Amino acid sequence: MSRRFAAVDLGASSGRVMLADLSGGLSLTEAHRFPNGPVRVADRLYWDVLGLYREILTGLRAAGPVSSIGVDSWAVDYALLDGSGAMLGNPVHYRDDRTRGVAEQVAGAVGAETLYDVSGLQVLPFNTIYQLLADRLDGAATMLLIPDLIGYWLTGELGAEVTNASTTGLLDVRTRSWALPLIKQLGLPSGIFPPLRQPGDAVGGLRRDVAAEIGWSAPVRAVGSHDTASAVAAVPASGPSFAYVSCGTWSLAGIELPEPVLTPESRAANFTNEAGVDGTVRYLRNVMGLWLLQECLRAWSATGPGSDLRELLAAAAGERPFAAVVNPDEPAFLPPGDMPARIAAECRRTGQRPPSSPAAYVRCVLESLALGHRLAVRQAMELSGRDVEVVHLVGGGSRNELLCQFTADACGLPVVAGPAEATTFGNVLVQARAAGLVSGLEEMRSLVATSQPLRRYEPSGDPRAWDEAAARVF
Ligand code: LFR
Repeated sequence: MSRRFAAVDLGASSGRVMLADLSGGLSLTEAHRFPNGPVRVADRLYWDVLGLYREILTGLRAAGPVSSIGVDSWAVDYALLDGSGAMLGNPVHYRDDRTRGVAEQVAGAVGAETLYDVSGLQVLPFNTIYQLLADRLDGAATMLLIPDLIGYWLTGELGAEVTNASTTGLLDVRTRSWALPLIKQLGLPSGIFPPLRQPGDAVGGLRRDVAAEIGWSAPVRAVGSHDTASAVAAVPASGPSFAYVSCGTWSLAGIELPEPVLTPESRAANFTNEAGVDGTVRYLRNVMGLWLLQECLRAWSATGPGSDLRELLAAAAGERPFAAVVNPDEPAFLPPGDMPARIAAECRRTGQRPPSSPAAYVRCVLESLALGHRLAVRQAMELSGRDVEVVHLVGGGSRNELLCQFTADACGLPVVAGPAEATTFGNVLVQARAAGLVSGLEEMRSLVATSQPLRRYEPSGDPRAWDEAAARVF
C-alpha cells in the first residue's frame, strides 16, 4: 500500500489539493491551488461550488494515485439535494446577510439557554441552523455540508461527518447525534439530515466516471472535515496544558477538553463546544481573524497599486504601539466590504483617532487580534478550570511574526508558531491512522512536532500596556 494521501482543503483565500507522503517522516506538496472567492449575484453571496469541484478533479488528476482522499472546508455552509440527489439551488456563502435577525428570533422562540444546553454552540449569525431557517427547503431531501457534498459527488455516498455537523447547531453535544427534538421543534424536516460519520470512517470508493476522469481510483475517507477540527488535531502539542489559536481568515482560539462546558458563564462568554477528532471537544471562540487584514489589503488594492504585505508588516512593527485598538469581533466587520473605513468608524465610535496610514491600520489590526486571542485564551482557562502553559498558533497566521509576538506578549505566555499547514496535516494524518500508519492523536501530534519547523516566541514588553489596551476595547 502506498503511503501517499491526498487532502482537499477549501479555504477562504484558496482551495488546494495537497499530497502528503509518509514514507519517511511527513512531507507535503501542493498538487493544485485555485481561487475560492464567493460570487455575488444581485444581493446574494454564493459559493462557486461546481467550479471548485472541477478544480478538485484537476488537482486529483495532478496528484496521481494515493491510498485515500480526505476533504475538509470551513464549517456551516451546505447544499440541499432533491430526492434524486440533484443539487437544489446554489450553496449560499455564510458571509451573506440573509440570516440577519434569525438568531434572535430562534432564541426568542426556543430560548437561548435551551439551545446552548442542547448543542453547546456559540451563537454566530451564520450557523447552519439559522441559514436553514432563512432558506427555502421545499423539495429538499438531503442537506449536505460542503465537504460531504464533495464526498457525495466523488463517491455517490451520502453522510454527515460529525466534526462539521457539530457546527450546525443541530447536533446534540452530549450524544453527538442529530438533536431530533430541537429539529422538530424548529419545524425543520428531520429527514434531510443524513447518517453521521466519524473521522476515519470510509466514505466510499470513487465513482467509476470520476476514476475514469482523474485516471486512478482510491477510497474517500471521512476526516475532521471541519477545517478547524483538522487543524486542532495537528497542533504539535505534547500533554494537555496547551491552548491553540488556529489562525487564518478566522482565529479559533481555545483549548481541547474531554467534556463540554455548558455553564451559564460559558454561554454568556459565547464559547463553543465543537466536536473534535476522537471524541474531543474544541472549546473555543471565534475571533474575527486575518479577515480584517485581508479585507484591508483588498480595499487598498482596489484604489491603488496594491500593497506588499511584507513591507506593510515591517512598517507596522515601527508604528506607535496601541495608537488605536478595536474589538476585532464587532459584527460590522463580518461582511465583505471596505474594512479600513469600518475600522476608522469603530475608532471614532470609541473616541480614538483612526489610523492615518496603511501601516498604522495593520498595527491596529494585529494588536486588536492579539487582544482577541488573549481574551479567548484567558476565558477558556477560567471557564474550564484548565491551566495553560503554552499557546500553539497554527495556520497561515503562524507565518506572521508580528502577530505571533503580539499574541505571546498579550497572553503573557510562550507562543509556539506552526505549522502553517495544520489543517492539511490533520486531514492526512486521520487518513494515515485509518490506514494503520499512526496510532492516535498523540502520535499524530508528535509526528507534526518532530517533522515540521516550529518557532517559539517568549512574552516580552510591559504586560500592563496590554492590560490597559484590553480595558479600552472589551
Ligand atoms: C474556519 C471556520 C471556522 C468557522 C468559520 C465559518 O475556517 O471553519 O471554524 O466558524 O470558518 O465556517
